[in-house]
Amino acid sequence: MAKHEELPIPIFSSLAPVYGEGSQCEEAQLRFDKLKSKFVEVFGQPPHVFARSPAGRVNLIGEHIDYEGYSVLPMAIRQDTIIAIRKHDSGEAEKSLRIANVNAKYTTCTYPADFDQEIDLKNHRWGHYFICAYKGYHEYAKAKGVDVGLPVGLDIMVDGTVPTGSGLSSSAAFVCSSTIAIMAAFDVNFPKKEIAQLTCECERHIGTQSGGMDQAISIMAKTGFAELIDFNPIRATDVQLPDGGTFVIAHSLAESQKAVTAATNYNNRVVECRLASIVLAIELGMKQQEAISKVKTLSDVEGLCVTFAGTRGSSDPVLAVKEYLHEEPYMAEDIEKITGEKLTKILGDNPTSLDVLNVAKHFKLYQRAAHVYAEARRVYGFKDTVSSNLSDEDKLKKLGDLMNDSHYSCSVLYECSCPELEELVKICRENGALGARLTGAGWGGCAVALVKESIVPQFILNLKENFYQSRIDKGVINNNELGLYVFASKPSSGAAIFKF
Ligand code: NG1
Ligand code: MG
Repeated sequence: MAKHEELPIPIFSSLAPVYGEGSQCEEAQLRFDKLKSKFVEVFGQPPHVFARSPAGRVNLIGEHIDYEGYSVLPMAIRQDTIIAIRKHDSGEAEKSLRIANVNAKYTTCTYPADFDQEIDLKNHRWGHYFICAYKGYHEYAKAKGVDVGLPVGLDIMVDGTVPTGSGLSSSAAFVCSSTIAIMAAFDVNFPKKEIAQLTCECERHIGTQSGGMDQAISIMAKTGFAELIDFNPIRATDVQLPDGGTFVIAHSLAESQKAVTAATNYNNRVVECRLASIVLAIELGMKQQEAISKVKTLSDVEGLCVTFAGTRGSSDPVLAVKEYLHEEPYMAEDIEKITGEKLTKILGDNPTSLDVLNVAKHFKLYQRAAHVYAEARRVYGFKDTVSSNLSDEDKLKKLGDLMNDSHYSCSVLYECSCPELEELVKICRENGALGARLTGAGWGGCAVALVKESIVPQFILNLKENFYQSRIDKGVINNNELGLYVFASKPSSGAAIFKF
């Protein structure tokens, strides 16, 4: 049997394979019907095909390590994005991409079908994410030798649910569903692992040096399983979570504006890790120029760390970090002395890295590397716990502990938490969560808590009382929207195409 990641995106002629037979399927049918009639209302013709992908994921453990080449362990959430699309005939006069949304908050965006300039990042529009996918698809198809033909118009209507800036990766999910919709419109399909890779590269058009976890889970998720995602090459392994536990996802109501804060937050950490890996490689004995040209990520130097630590009877690269990096933040000059090269030269291949250098005061190489290596091990600890012989009860307790350790590390070493997330995580633990942590990039967005299934309704009520009520009183959110911001989710399925 072909491996999961080698298969193309499934194409279905009914909703049941994705939504089951029950009330969930009936609800989905209503959404598809509404999407179709709205499409006809706006564009005057019905769509040809629909694409869906989970509207986000929750990363259970393994934060800020995907871009360092380490495996992560997310699951898809049940909310999804559906996109209806129609490809114009080549004879039709209209040659633009018209991107509409069933939610009136998002006004229709129009781009030329032969759009080939860089995306205008200074003027952010929601349609830019579709354009990322459009550009990414064309680049990839051309490279594969697929005939993409002359530019033709596309009509697109989007129906999605996850709040933006939530750390549930609404952006990547939207890029994935857009890519699949475009592929479906052009009647092209690729193996899932290739789509995961190409959609990851897509997001770079919007200025984030994304690691690839979100795209991989969006494409490869399976109902009932979390997935261990490995990179280089991308691979997904099913992880069946123990019975009796549920993941509750809760929004801190601090919106993480990743596109706007990239240079000081997300991309800054990517740069710090890159510099940490080069410095570590040199300290471990690699030649300066070799380290600069060959070492890109902390996983690239793990082998060297192991050799070193092995002589001391351990293979833990955290020990090498302790021995060879110092806790005081490094100044640019310090790193230039070690590497014998200007930072602008080392990082010159990437304009967003240069943006980071322009605003960074110093670089916390020790803390970032210590987080990445320890977090990478926690992911395997999580996976090993799940497949161990422990009772479900003991498994859940151990998973909770690992989640708590992960949060501490994100907060103290990686410094990607914020006061609202700290408050929320604390409240989760005080109300019986076995473990709770920030999920996704951080600096706002969501927390995920592991909760015994039997207490979930009470747990959510307690969060409402202790965290959300004061915010409802202040008008930050409405009482009737609460279900969007705090909910339990079982692992859901990945991307699919529907042709009815
Ligand atoms: P979110 O939470 O969507 O901003 C980001 C990255 C992931 C991963 C996490 C941190 C994108 C699209 N996603 O997720 O690849 O690095 O942060 O673990 O950039
Ligand atoms: Mg995102």
